[in-house]
Amino acid sequence: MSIRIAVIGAGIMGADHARIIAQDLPGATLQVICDASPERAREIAERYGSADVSSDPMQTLARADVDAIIIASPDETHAVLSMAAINAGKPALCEKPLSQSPEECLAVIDKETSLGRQFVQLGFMRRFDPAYREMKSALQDGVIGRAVMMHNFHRNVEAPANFSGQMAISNSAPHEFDVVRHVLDTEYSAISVFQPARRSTLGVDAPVFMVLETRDGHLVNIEINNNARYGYDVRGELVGEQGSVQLACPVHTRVNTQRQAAERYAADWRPRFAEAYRLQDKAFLAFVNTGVFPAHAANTWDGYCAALVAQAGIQALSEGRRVSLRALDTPALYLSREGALS
Ligand code: ISE
Repeated sequence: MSIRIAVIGAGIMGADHARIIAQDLPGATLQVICDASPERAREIAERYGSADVSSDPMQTLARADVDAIIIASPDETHAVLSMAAINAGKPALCEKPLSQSPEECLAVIDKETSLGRQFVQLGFMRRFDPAYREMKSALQDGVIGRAVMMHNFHRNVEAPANFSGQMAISNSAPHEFDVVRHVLDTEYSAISVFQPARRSTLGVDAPVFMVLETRDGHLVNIEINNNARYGYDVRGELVGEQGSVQLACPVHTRVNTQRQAAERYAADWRPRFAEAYRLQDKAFLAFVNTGVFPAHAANTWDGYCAALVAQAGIQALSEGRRVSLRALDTPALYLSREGALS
């Protein structure tokens, strides 16, 4: 039987998940597009062939003809809608962040823990990106020896007008916070955050440069530049004692003309991580069908860990100091990947 999926939120990401369901996810049906704007819901529903539309997320969650949910609504609604999905007994793929409030993340974790089951897969899609997967495998296979450092930068063409340095930490950097923690299989012990004293002549917020330490002695740096202008550019290099692994950008052509070679940068994260989103959504469908939480996927506990690091990073930036992160014990439900829907 086809899994009937409701997408809540018809913005950039909701539309992209609707596209994936409609075009790239055999065994899934786009059942409902739910958005506060009926016009927007109708537009996306007609573009991708959804069976129905709605403007009421709680009513959508409860529908008997909806088996699973993709939450792509505004960030501040993610935790409450994840909680509602759990209460409705329906699995949900929730776009990052679960919440920027660690306390809200804990409420969702407490709910899953009380039921002894995982319902929410979190949308840290880079875990499914083939390049990050190969990087993690190379480390696990001993190809580069023990990991020592990881360098990361994450550049957007330009940030929305309301984006601040703090939002670079709370909105953009959680991708690196999560995927680096996943690749290194470690936890962070401290974060320091800097911005160049040289202020922008373009009237935009300066880049943010973070240095993170891990409980295993790794050093990690992350640059977030949300006004890079030239393209959407995400790079990473994992440095080991006997080598390194660099992410390769999924470029399909290099144009040679007039004695120069040109490769095109993506305009934003959707084309750059298209395969990651497809594999993530495919893993979610398998989760719904089998009840077994996907081995590589992020869960609500990972969402809590990312929120804690982001909160500490904002504190480090505003106070101009290194902020320590306390050691956390991962709850049993999130250690195994068997905590599943039965
Ligand atoms: C955005 O919210 C995302 O999640 C993208 O993946 C990230 O690259 C971008 O910087 C964020 O603003």
